[in-house]
Amino acid sequence: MPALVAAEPALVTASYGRHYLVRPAQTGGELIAVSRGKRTDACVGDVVSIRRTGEGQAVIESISPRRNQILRSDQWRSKLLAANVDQVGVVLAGDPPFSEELLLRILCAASVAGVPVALIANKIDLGEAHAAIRARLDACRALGLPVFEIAARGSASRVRDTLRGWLERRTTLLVGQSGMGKSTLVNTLVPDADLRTQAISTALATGRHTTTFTRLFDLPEAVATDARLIDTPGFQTFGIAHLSASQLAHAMPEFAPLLGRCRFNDCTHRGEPGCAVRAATEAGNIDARRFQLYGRLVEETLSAPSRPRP
Ligand SMILES: Nc1nc2c(ncn2[C@@H]2O[C@H](COP(=O)(O)OP(=O)(O)O)[C@@H](O)[C@H]2O)c(=O)[nH]1
Ligand SMILES: [Mg+2]
Ligand SMILES: [Zn+2]
Repeated sequence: MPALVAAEPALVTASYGRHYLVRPAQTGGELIAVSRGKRTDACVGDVVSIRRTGEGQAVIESISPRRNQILRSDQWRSKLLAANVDQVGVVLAGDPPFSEELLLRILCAASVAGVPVALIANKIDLGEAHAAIRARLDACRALGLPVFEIAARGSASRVRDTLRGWLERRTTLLVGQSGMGKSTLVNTLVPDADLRTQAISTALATGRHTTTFTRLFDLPEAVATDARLIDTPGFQTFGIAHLSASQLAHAMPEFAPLLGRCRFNDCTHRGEPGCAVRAATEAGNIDARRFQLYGRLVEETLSAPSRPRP
């Protein structure tokens, strides 16, 4: 490597396998970068140190410490979605019906990462389907989650007006189950997203036009000031093998006043006798659906043979 080339700070703006796009802080623009040696774990939102290796090309030499990272994992491996984000937006809808379990998984992962979440309930124009999820959205609101209601395929200016204040001056990680309308929303917020996506596809040689990579967009001033949006590929599962049972319990805000009140201090709040959380659920003070889903997630995390810890 040409040691004469100075190291520069840059922001990772796209990732596909071990290929990245990075934006040098000093010059702007985008370079294609590969990570050197074993440092293959950079992700979108990372601040990295790069060295230019040729026209439009660079290597990533090191990754700056992250203030947070969002990842999903199964028992074999974990996958970084993004780092250094201010908030997560979960796009969901009534048609097809969103998976509340998937939502809870995302909420838990974000909570453990210390990143606030808002829900973006899309397709409100589908009146009946939207009415069917209203009670579940209210349950989320009752826990303090902001819920925005939009029709991404409807009026762009209305969508922008609804989300502007929440997006401004922040980096938002947008996630969603396939079919919820995330791509439609991204296109509403970033008018040239498709064009840019095609350019990235070519640059990273992914050979596809679908969003199989994660990508950071700067939102146009007209949409929101000083705002960035990280778009992720849609997914159907969200593994949380990296979370412990105790982390899951702490990720449930409605459990908080009860923790420490169970008979056993290592209570996992499933079937143990004298469980204050279960008692509160039976008394109708905790949403039974969330309690049941929590139990399922704890089960899964306790039965994972080994947990990849980042
Ligand atoms: N009725 C309605 N359909 C929508 C809306 N937003 C997206 N869709 C449709 O939902 C389907 C999935 O949208 P897409 O953006 O590809 O979802 P993604 O898989 O989450 O990226 C498409 O047929 C969209 O046209 C909306 O606000 N209202
Ligand atoms: Mg999509
Ligand atoms: Zn308990």
